[in-house]
Amino acid sequence: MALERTFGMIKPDAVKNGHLGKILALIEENGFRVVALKTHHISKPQAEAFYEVHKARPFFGGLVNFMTEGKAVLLVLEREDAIAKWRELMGATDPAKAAEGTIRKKFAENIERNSVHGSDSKETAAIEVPFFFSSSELL
Ligand code: 3AN
Repeated sequence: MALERTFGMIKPDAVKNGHLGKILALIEENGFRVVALKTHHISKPQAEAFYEVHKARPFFGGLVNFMTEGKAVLLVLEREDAIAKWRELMGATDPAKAAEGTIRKKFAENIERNSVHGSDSKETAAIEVPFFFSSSELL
């Protein structure tokens, strides 16, 4: 299988709670190469655009507030089957349903404040990587 890249994020809850180093260690232990990494305080318009697909959902306002409450860490991760493998390591959206050993099981506070994000398909990764990174950051 060919190398693949995905967009990942360590969300404001995990950064604020001091889990950054532990999550980055899990990423490396699971065979991902960190292609790009930066801290970023997401703006309200950015959060609204990033989660546009959830605009009509009742949790949209709360989600935008949460995503803009502090710094996040933005990542581009590479390995074989990176999109599916990163989703697997993240665990289910609701930490109460996440498998043992996953990041959300270990660190997420609840279904909204769930510590990490990952692109859910090749198509989404192709939108989300350039949403936050320029091509010169991806060499
Ligand atoms: P995932 O992040 O696992 O792909 P999505 O795309 O369904 O999940 O949801 C995007 C984000 O919206 C989640 N990471 C979470 O922060 C938030 N979210 C999803 N479902 C809910 C919910 N029922 N209540 C509150 N927040 C939610």
